[in-house]
Amino acid sequence: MTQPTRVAITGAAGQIGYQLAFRIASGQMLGPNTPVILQLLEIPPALGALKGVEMELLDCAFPTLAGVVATDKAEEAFADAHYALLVGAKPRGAGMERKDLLLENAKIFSAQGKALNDNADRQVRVLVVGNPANTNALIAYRNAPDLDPARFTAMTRLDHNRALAQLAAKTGKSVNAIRQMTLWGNHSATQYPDISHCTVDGKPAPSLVDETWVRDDFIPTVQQRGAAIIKARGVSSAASAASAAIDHVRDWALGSPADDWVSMAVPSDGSYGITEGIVYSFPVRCKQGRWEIVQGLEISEFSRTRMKATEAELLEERDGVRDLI
Ligand code: NAX
Repeated sequence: MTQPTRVAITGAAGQIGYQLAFRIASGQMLGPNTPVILQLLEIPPALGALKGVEMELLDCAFPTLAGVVATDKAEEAFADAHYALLVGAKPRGAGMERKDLLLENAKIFSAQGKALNDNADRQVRVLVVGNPANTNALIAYRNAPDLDPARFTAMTRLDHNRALAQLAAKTGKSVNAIRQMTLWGNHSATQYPDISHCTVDGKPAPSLVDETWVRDDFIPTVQQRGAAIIKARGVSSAASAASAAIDHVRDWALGSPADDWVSMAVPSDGSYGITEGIVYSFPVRCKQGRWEIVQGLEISEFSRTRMKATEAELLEERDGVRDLI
């Protein structure tokens, strides 16, 4: 019998957590032959709701669900975890400055980095979803000195998927026809969705759409999609965010398609001139459980300016949490 894989989810009673837990439990992340034990973390006021999530998970009778742990203790949630999806974060309250939000979350993610360091499996793979995701991932890995920083990533897959959807709609093709989309930088309004290397049905995407559309329509639409969803739904993206988290971890664990790449925010190794150490979204290929930044892409002046702008924002965020990294 295969040993179950331990998957920790923080903020598991929240909007995204409520989607994620069921999809993972049903085998959609690691496949139908991998039993999973879900280790769910919440803050004490949400433990009642978390109990309800646990009850519903059991009621699904998923063949791939080998157990559920529901707790408010990080050391329990991360014990021997093979995967940790860090979704729980402090939302921006009324009158709260972005700087305060950064600091409040920095405290959560430094504590969780330490708890992962002390309790998780040595090969744990961490995905940070809670915002500001890139900088939270930076804080987490800096507080986990015994773990390989390459085990810490942040989610820009939702932005990547949004970019695929926009390009598919514009060209009248299916998302399946598109290869080599890239999302550079921060999961924020400075992100840079880049179609320069994309093909659609094998044809270069830049030859199918005009530059004005890319600059004035495509890029801002993808950057502002989160705000547009909030405006339409009254609450932020949840199902699509959970779906992107599943895509991210599945591709990391099981491999990205051989003829394509995906976008993941990972600790920079200086590729493309991006400051080493910050958690920046790059095009990556995943194989045998490891990611690798795609090298050698030609970068235009237009792209360079946008890649630098989103890097500058991440450097500013890093400087705002200096004491915790
Ligand atoms: P919710 O407010 O619905 O859920 C968050 C949950 O986290 C709550 O149940 C809360 O009790 C819990 N929580 C708070 N602090 C915690 C802690 N220290 N330990 C454990 N649990 C804790 O938010 P939801 O809509 O699920 O969004 C979660 C996070 O994802 C937010 O930070 C949000 O901004 C971020 N997002 C990130 C995206 C990305 O692409 N990287 C996209 C979607 C989403 O906006």
